[in-house]
Amino acid sequence: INIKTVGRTGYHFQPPKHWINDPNAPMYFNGYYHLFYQYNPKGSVWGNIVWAHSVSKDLINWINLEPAIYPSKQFDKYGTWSGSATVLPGNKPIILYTGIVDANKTQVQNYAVPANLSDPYLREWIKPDNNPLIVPDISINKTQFRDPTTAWMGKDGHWRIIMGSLRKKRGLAIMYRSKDFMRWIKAKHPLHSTANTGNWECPDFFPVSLQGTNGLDKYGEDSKYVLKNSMDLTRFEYYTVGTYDIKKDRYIPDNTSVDSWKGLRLDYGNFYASKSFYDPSKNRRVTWGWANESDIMPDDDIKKGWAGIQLIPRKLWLDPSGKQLVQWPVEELETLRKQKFQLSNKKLNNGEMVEVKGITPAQADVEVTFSFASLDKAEPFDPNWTDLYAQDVCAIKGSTVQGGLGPFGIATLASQNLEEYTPVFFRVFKAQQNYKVLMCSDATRSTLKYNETMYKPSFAGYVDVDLADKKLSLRSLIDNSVVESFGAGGKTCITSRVYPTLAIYDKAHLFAFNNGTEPITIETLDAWSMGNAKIE
Ligand code: DQQ
Repeated sequence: INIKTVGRTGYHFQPPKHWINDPNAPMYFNGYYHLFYQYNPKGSVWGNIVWAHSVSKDLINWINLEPAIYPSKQFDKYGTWSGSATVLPGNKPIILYTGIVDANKTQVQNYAVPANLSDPYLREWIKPDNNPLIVPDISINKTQFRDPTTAWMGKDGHWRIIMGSLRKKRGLAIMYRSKDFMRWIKAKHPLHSTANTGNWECPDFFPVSLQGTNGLDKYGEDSKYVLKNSMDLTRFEYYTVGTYDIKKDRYIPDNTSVDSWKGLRLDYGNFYASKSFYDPSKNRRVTWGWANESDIMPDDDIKKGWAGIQLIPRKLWLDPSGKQLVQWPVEELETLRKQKFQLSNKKLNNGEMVEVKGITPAQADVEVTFSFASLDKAEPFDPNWTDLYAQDVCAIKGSTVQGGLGPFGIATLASQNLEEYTPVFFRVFKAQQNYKVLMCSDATRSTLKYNETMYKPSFAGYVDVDLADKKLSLRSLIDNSVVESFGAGGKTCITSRVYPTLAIYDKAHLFAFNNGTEPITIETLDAWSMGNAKIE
């Protein structure tokens, strides 16, 4: 095994080497998508952060350019941290980002603009001398004051942005307003805040349409809103769905949304610092998340020479229930699909498996719909297994512990004799009033490497799905060291980073399985080999 190349992804974005984290300022401009991201040009651990820059016509194949923003001035000498782009009227992009100004990590907000608007790649960015635009006032915790969002315009014609912050243990989305994008005034109240949630990083605030899957760009009254925060304390992302009182400039989560780190997550696995943007070319909202390495043995990233990947951009929209978001890989990903395997109407009794053959299981896209004749065998649900403990339930009731209705699903990145595998599966429980569907992506058996000490979480979340048609669907994007899964059409998403030692390249296998007493039928299973994304 070549330690430098094993695990590198074929179609998930990675630069040739070194450390990456948060996606920054995603935007569509004159026919190109721009991806900026936090990058260490000197090594494979976090540090020396600059804004690396890549452009693409399709969100999948990329052209890497020179870093766009890097520490060079008084106002960002100690770091150029995360931020967002806004396309101003007249089709003029502007970036807001956090500058670190001293060794104590004092944070200010700066702007940068393209040097040459007629360069289709917008290669060069200028940081004018009237920076910084925003410095923390005395009421603000100046080392927890960062990650400005895309700006939106209110009815009064003034721009608004929010930034993540912390006061005592309360997470805050501090709001600023501006008439001209240059002079910013702090709003008296944050857009929203929640006690005991710790610092909010990379907030994202956007409208979602009440109907259909199109995205919205305008911040009006006749839509729902989503506030997403990356919580420093748990390293997960949480969101609520709510309303935006544009008169008071306050966001109010609906009573169906739990407003804390007990709430809904964009992804129940390794997915952080995500940022969305409105894509006018396809009328959709797209979000993008980063996955770090979970290979946490000391020095591993240094030996590999790389760390971190960007996940596949996801289209997102409001579920018809109005209670949650739905996410789905952007359709452009399908252009990388190659050889196909197909199976339908295949019954799996308790303990049975079927192998997916003739494709490359280490780098694949698989879509499967399972059905079952009855819900009677669903195991009883313990009311203590709240959303917060889904991961623990998955850890106890893994993919091999026999159940009633489930566990059934797929075993990804599996070695021939199942010494290694990462199962993604469902288990259905019967609660007092309803059924609870648990979805797991379990890394416990993913690798033989450092068996005892590695971080191998049993990521899990519940799927709020109507089982009336007695069907459950699953899509997984498998890419060497990542398994990115979408349950029930994208209602629950889970990403795992895994490091098989046997199940690599052409030694990897893919199976569908059932370990519950209720027989399961694979209605359809479509799996494709995935080609490599072109990264020039
Ligand atoms: N990463 C950036 C910060 C942000 C954090 C620094 C989130 O701006 O809060 O690299 O991962």
